[in-house]
Amino acid sequence: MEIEKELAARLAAVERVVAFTGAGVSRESGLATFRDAEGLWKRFRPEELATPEAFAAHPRRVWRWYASRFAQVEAAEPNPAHRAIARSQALFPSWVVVTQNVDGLHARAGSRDPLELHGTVTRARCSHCGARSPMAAAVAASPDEPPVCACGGRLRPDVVWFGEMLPEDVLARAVVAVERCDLLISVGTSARVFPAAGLIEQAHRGGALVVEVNPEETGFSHLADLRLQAPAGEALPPFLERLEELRGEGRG
Ligand code: BV8
Ligand code: ZN
Repeated sequence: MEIEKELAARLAAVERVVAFTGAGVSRESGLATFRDAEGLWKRFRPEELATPEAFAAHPRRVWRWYASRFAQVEAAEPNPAHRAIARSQALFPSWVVVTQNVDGLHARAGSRDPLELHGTVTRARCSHCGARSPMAAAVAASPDEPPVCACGGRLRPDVVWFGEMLPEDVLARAVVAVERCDLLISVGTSARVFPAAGLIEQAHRGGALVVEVNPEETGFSHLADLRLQAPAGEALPPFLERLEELRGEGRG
C-alpha cells in the first residue's frame, strides 16, 4: 500500500504502539456492533440493558441478553484484523492492545494482556462479594436468570455498564500506554463512549501519530494522520505489513 513520504518516514521510527479497538474490529467475526444499522442498540437502547438500573429492574431480561451475546462470542472466531494485531505485538518494543470490546477475541487471537476497559462477557462476577467465575458455567447453570453466588449475591456479567466506573488499574495502564506511545491505531470504534474515546485525543495531544481504521467518519477522524476507510479485516493486515517493512528499512 502507498504511504506518503513524510508520513512513511515518521512511521519508520515508531517504537511504541497502542492498538485501540471497538466493536468494529469484531464485525468481520460476525458480531454485531452497537450503533450500526443492525447494531444491538438499534433493538435495545443502551440505557435499557447495559446499566445497573436495568439489571436491578429486569434481571432476567438483562441476564438473557448477555447469555445470548456470550453464545455469539463463543461461536465467533477472531478475524484477520485480530490476528494482524496479535502478530505485530511481537515485532515492537512496546505494543499494547486497549479494547472497549467485551468479546475476548483479542486474547483468543493471541494478543498478550489486552487491556479490557469495559470488562468481558466471558466472565461472571458476584454483585455482592465480587467473586469471578467463567460465564460459560454461569450460563450453563442458569440460562434464564442470574445465578446466585455461594454468598447469596446475584451474579452479573463482568462488564462495565453505563454509569459505572471503569476498572481503575486497567484504565490507568491504558492512559500510561497512550501517554508513551508514538502511534495509536484506532480500529472500529465510533469513539462516542467516554472515558475510553478520550484516549485518541490524548495520544494526538502527546504528539503520537494517529491512524484510524473505520469505513465511516468518526468524531475523531480529523485528528488522524492517516485514515484507512475500509473494513479492518481488509485494511489492517496490509497496513501492518507495510509498517513492518518501513521499520525494517528505517533500521537500515
Ligand atoms: C463512566 C460494556 C464515570 C457493556 C460498554 C449519563 C450517565 C452516566 C454516564 C454518562 C452519561 N452520559 C454520558 C456518560 C458517560 C458514558 C458515555 O460515554 N455515554 C455515551 C453513550 C455518551 N460513559 C459511562 O457511563 C462510562 N462510565 O463514565 O464512569 C461515571 C460514573 C458514575 C457517574 C457518572 C460518570 C462507562 C461506559 C462503558 C459502557 N459499557 N460496554 C456491554 O458491552 O454490554 S460501552 C459499549 O460501547 C461497548 O464497550 C463498545 O465498545 C462501546 C463503544 O462503541 P464502539 O465499540 O465504538 O462500537 P460502535 O457500534 O459505536 O461503533 C462501531 C464502529 O465500527 C463504527 O464507527 C463503524 O463504522 C465501525 N465499523 C463497522 N464495521 C467495521 C467497522 N470498523 C472496522 N471494520 C469493520 N468491518
Ligand atoms: Zn458472592
